[in-house]
Amino acid sequence: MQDSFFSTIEPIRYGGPDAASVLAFRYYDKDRIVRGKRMEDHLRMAVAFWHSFAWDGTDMFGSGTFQRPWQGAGDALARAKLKAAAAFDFFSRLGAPFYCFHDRDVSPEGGSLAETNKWLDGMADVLAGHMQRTGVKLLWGTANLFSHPRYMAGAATNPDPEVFAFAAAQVKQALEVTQRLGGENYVLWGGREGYETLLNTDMKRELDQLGRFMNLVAEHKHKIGFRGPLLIEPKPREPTKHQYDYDAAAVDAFLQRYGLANGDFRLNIEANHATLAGHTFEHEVTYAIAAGLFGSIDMNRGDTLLGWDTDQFPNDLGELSLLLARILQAGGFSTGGFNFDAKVRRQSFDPEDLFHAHVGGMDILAHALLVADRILADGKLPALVDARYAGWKQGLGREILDRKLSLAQIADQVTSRNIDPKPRSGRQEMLENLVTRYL
Ligand code: XUL
Ligand code: CO
Repeated sequence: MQDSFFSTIEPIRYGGPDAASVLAFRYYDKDRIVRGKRMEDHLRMAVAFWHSFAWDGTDMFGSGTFQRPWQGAGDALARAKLKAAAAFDFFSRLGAPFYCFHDRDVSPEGGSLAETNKWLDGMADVLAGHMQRTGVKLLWGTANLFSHPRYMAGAATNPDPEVFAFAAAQVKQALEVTQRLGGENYVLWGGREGYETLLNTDMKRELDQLGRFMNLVAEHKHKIGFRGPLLIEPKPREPTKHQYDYDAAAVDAFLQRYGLANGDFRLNIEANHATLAGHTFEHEVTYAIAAGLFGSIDMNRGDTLLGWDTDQFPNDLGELSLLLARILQAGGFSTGGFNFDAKVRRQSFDPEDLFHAHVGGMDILAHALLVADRILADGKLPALVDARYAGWKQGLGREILDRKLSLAQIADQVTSRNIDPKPRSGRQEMLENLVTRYL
């Protein structure tokens, strides 16, 4: 085995906005204190194993284009070990504090579940060794319940209870391995939990199955003492036509219906999933915060002209600055972070492109953090929103919210006090101008 697949890449350093090298951070200065906290601790950025180390560039129109020398030689387990070594070499040269994985990204499927689990246990030891050596931590683990043909009609929502059972066994193992590796969260994305056609689908039954599945996972989390939250990742469609975890609001309702709204579950919001659901990314994060369900973020972006989950690296400073301001206002991440669930384009086949992509992604988030700090330090934007709702803090508004008035009493007040509300401008353009000035 060669020493490094990335030997031509020096560890990425902070070089300031005018850095000469294209592979330097211009804004991400991990120890810089922003609002009393190190940048690294604010952003908690993670590399995703699957897009960057497992995917070879295959898409539905063509085969793999990527040079991924770690996928080449030996049997499946030898390749898994080589891939892990390459990934940790990448994480540490990049300076990413966290990574994330699916069980099948890091360890192959064996001839039986027992063999598969034994291999995953062995690979967990390999990962633990790399984590100890490099200091890179696990933001979250998850189980791949969508690639194998057994899951073509869903995992928990499958018409066949044996598939449900297989998925349950797989999640049990993935959750335990995540715990063993000190993972700070466990993610459940409903890979194929949805339907292709209602002609063959009993929706009520499938939702009940999914509710049962999530209850079982929560029970096991408590049984083994896994401390992190379970994060459900909403997505409206793709690969299925409709997925039950459509968006943050749909998952919120699901958690309430199935007795799961008790703090065990939060949301992992993904930018491109938000736009597939017809929302902005900011909307989904804002909803999650408002519902007390904000957990973590899968950072990427879609393409307005391509209607699918393109999972591109983020690059919109304006959007991300407002997002960071919202997250900071809500107190920041606790166990969550920014995971780059993002992939390089098929023409970016060179391993070096993985660095360009992640350096850019980390830098745009750091830059956005600095802009968000300016937004909050100046305070005009939050103050304007606050002022807009001032009427609810005392007098009539307060009494309504405090349940002091019935509908009839409110109506009486309108007539007796001659209430005649005057329109007030929403000042949208003024606010848009204000935001531009912080960039
Ligand atoms: C798929 C997706 C997944 C989840 C983890 O769109 O985002 O990679 O993040 O299963
Ligand atoms: Co994701």
